[in-house]
Amino acid sequence: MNFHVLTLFPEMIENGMNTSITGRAIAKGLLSLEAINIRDFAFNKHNKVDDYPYGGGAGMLMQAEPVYLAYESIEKRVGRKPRVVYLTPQGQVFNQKMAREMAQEEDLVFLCGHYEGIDERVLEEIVTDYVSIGDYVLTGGELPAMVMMDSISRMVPGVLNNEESGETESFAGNLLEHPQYSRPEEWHGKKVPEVLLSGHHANIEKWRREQSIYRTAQRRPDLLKNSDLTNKEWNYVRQLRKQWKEEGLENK
Ligand code: 6GU
Repeated sequence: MNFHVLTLFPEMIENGMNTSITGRAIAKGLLSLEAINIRDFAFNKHNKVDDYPYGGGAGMLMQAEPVYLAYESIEKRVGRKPRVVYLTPQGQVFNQKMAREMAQEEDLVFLCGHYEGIDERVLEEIVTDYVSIGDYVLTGGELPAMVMMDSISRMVPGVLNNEESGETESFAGNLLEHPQYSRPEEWHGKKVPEVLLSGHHANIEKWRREQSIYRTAQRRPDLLKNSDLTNKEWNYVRQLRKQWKEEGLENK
């Protein structure tokens, strides 16, 4: 996977990505990363890349030409038109399915906007995907680009080791992770659930599955409709809901 990031803050991207698991994957050559400074493609004396919006209004816009020239420098090198993701709160909200799908690409370009945005005309010419990371406003596209690259990287073969890749399976079934415990056996008077100390692997798996379903039903019930529950497990969810409803009434 080759990541190309068009940005006014290349050091922010490099510092973020060369850390932890993505940093290890870059060092191993499983991923490559280039952060291209759009300012290097400014066509005026003062390296200016922004200007006032026609029609007036608050703030400045990134101009079309430097963004286009920076993009073209990538297109020329990769020898074809790569997928270009523009990070914007107006985009489709990013999810695990999109991460899995984008991980199949050879090259991915991320275009990070700043100020009040980018001249619409260059977006029309180069952008293939408009993506948001959630319904809140950020100051620029760099953090969203890093969020996307992090989750896409995890889907690239070899990036996670055997121990790390177990985590991937659980979200695939649209269920949240079960709780986890490490030493000591008792902390602040709280004991580790007995079953986890039993060494009985079938019982442990059964307990973890039940905990995953319980958590998902309680914290993210919206995920359950796309999960892979058996009829028996759906009955468990119905029983939990009934119980929570009754407890809710009792508390009133
Ligand atoms: Cl992708 N960009 C910006 N600027 N703000 C956001 C976002 C993206 N996703 C959520 N908020």
